[in-house]
Amino acid sequence: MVDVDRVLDEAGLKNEHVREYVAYWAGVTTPDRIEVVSASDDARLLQESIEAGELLPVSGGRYYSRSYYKDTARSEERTVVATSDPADKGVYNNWKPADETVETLTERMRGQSAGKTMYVIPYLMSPAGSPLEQYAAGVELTDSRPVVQQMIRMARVGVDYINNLADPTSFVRAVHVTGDLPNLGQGTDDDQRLFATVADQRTILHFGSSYGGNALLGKIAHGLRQACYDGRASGRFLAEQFLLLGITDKQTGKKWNIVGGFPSASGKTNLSMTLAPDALGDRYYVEFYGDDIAWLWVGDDGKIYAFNPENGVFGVAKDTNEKTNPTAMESILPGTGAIFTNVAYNEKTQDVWWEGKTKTPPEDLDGWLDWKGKPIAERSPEERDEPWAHPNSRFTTTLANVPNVAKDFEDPQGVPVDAIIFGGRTRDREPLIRAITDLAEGVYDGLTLGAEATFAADGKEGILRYDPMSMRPFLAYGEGDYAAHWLKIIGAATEQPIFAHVNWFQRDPEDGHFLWPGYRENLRALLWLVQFKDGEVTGRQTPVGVLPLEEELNLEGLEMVEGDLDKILTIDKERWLQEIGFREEHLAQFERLPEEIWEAHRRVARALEES
Ligand code: OXD
Ligand code: MN
Repeated sequence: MVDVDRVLDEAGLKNEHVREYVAYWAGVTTPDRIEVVSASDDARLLQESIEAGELLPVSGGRYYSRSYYKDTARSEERTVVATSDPADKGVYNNWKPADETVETLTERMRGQSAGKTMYVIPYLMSPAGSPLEQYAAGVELTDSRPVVQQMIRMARVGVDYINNLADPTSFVRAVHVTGDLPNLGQGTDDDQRLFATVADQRTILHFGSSYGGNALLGKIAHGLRQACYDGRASGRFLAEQFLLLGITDKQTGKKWNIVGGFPSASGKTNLSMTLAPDALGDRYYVEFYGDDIAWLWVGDDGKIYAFNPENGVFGVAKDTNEKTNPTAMESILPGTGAIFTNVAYNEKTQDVWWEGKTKTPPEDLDGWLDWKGKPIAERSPEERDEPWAHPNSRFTTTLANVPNVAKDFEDPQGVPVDAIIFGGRTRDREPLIRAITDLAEGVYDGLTLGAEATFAADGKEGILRYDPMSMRPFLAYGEGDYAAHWLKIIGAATEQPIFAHVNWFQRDPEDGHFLWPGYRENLRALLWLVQFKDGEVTGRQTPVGVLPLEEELNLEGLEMVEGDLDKILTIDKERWLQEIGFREEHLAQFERLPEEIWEAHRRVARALEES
């Protein structure tokens, strides 16, 4: 038995409630050793991992990790939210009763860390000193050293974050046990994995993975799911899967901050780290705050404020390159301490590669291993077309490594929010941008956000896979109550942010080319939005919001195909009426959906019919 008290004393961990919690779970999972970690332990832990073969060196002081081949992504089917109130059940949150969930997980975890070290990671999911700090502290227990290194990059880590809590009980208990990965029946009827946020106990119990979103409990389980629950239980804030960026007009000194929700594969990370297009670079400066999570609340001055609770970026590597995301590329250069997971690795040159990093893979195959560790040069003809990197391979780097990170990214007061945008990947119907000035219509737009699914085989072309506010996998309670909480929080602001829906992905129906160039050019649409909010342009009212007039968009230095702009600034009435029908079915699933949202839906539907 480990002498838990001695270990915690030596680490200076004084919070009695944390000590009890560590001792309790050590009794369940029975590790051989316990170690309390701080960010300052990073270099030593990396060295230990290299020596143990858990990490491989990447040139320039960077690192490579490979996860078990059946453990490469978040598992939404195995993820649940548990509480003791059945009214918390929603359409998407996989609600379960708290007691039986805790019991099941305790039994699965019993004895499972034997022979291993249990790392105690005290962390904070907010800049220190923020008004929401009481919801941000947590202690992750994990039996995986690479999880510690990832957490050190993704959160603020150290005992001071939990020793001096105003309420010493106000930390999230986050237990991660890897389990015997080759024997968990992943994807079968006997799948042993279970990832639970026991939200009303502020306890997270994840068993059966050591990969990213399943194992870095500060990020998704705490930063989104638990915080989603806490935001409503306290009545104080919203926790959303949103990017956060700032745009400064260098001529006038004016600055706007924008948060935005995008379903996966809709370009959220790229937009969050965007730079101004070259032609506008002299005038506008874009700053990065966060690529994945924002917490929003009403400040004392009546404005909506936001911060990014994370300390790092856990970004999808695929298709990240100098064109799509130059700032991300710079944030993982030699000297950044970045960790790459499940990309291709060259054991001779210590280089990494993923699909889309360069147009074609390295020509010289010498030393290259695919994400499973198999030499590329030894691939059989059938294997030749398989990707080198896993499609969900990742890079992990700290916010401070992003070259355009905002000067005030660690300001605990956050930044005032001027606009809330939603954007999916939609090949038709959704214009480039439509501004929404009404709160209920904005929330309605967020609830009906989605990305295109391929239901073509069922004759259901054009149906979206709805992903309300891009929170579908992270909602902690029912969607109707969630909508009401949104109306309450944003409605309490005396200075309302503007809403907008954006779409960078419309295609020409004839030849399929993208009608808008995307990437850095997207800033042009956002500039129109903030000008519209400030009353500098008027746009054109349509049934689904205000669209820019062609001449209002700053297109300086941009070549577009004749006629394309026209198409992305038009409303396709027939397709929209069809969409209204789909939305009706989607919203009808939600219990207690506020009447304001139904009214917004009917208003938009009527305006379309009358247009
Ligand atoms: C996610 C992530 O899975 O951000 O959404 O990693
Ligand atoms: Mn995410």
